[in-house]
Amino acid sequence: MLTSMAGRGRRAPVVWSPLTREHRPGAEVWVGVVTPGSELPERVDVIRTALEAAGHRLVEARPHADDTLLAVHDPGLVAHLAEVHDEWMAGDYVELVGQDRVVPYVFPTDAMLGGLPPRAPAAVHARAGQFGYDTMTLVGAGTWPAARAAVDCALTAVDLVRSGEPVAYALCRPPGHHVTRSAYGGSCYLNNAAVAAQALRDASHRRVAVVDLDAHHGNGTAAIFYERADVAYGSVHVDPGAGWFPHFVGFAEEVGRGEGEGATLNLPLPPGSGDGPWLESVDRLTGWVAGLGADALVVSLGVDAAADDPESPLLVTAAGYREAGNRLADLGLPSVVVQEGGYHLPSLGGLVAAYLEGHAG
Ligand code: SP5
Ligand code: ZN
Repeated sequence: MLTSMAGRGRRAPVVWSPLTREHRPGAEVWVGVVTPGSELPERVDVIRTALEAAGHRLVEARPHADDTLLAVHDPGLVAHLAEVHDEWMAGDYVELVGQDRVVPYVFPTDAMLGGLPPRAPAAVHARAGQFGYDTMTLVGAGTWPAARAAVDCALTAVDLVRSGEPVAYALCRPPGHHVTRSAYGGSCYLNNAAVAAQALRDASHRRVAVVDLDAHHGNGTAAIFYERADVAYGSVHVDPGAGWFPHFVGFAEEVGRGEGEGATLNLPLPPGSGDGPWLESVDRLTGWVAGLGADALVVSLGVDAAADDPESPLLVTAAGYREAGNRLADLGLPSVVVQEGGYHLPSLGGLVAAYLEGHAG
């Protein structure tokens, strides 16, 4: 399909890292049962192959310092992720129960504590529940190097945009938008999109908009910026009120708080929604971003809203993703596109390629 218009048609550089394949969660523990994981290393391969075939230039991620990462995340979370697998393997878990991944089993919620002052727990299997908020998001030997490399992918894409690329794509894996300031979950460990948005702010963009197209609400990104006016968060996603992750948040009445009031926009859709209502929501998001006067854009590009995806009930097509890219490109903003979810390996690469074809420079 010919999409080039005046000034468009240039292919976005694709930033990737071989380290992102090293994360092998092995499984997801869901309702107490070990199920096969869906967030697989092969996701990187199929996306990379499709984008190379479409003529995109590959750029390997460059290492970046921790300062931007530590501006959006609790240093305790970052240290936990860097160290916890070694500590787990130094314990008895493999010998006792055959578990070589870090899996929490108890969570220090406000309701559990009932107002009592919590102490840092002695047991690694308790500390796992302090920083991890679900049982689906396992930590293995390669999780930290992969998650940290995904942050470097996002930061290298920011560098490319800062040096004049209109659009750069970061092939981040594992994804990131479910990670809050202090806790990981939802198959995510470090919030790549939030780091990219913060890096654009630090590089002197005055107001950054994050538009989240993943099928699930990006509760982590939303929470990190909920009280800030300088980074806005807008999302179209399957209605958590219809029983979908992240269940507890992602509702339309969440509009931001304090200085951030008005800088959050959630557009939940009923299960079964396809291109029509989804693109109407994308239009509402672009109109909202234009009205905010944002001067840079981060797109959380989950392609799990696609009809074939096993993890969501939305029915968006590749043509829908291409059109969403077109409409976000119409904002005319320097854009960092960050990979989030998308789990149907046969169609995943084509969906990402379609979006980037739409969102051409
Ligand atoms: C980044 C992203 O798209 N994260 C998705 C997190 C939502 N996962 C919810 C999983 C619910 C249980 N799935 C059952 C299938 C078992 N493999
Ligand atoms: Zn998702």
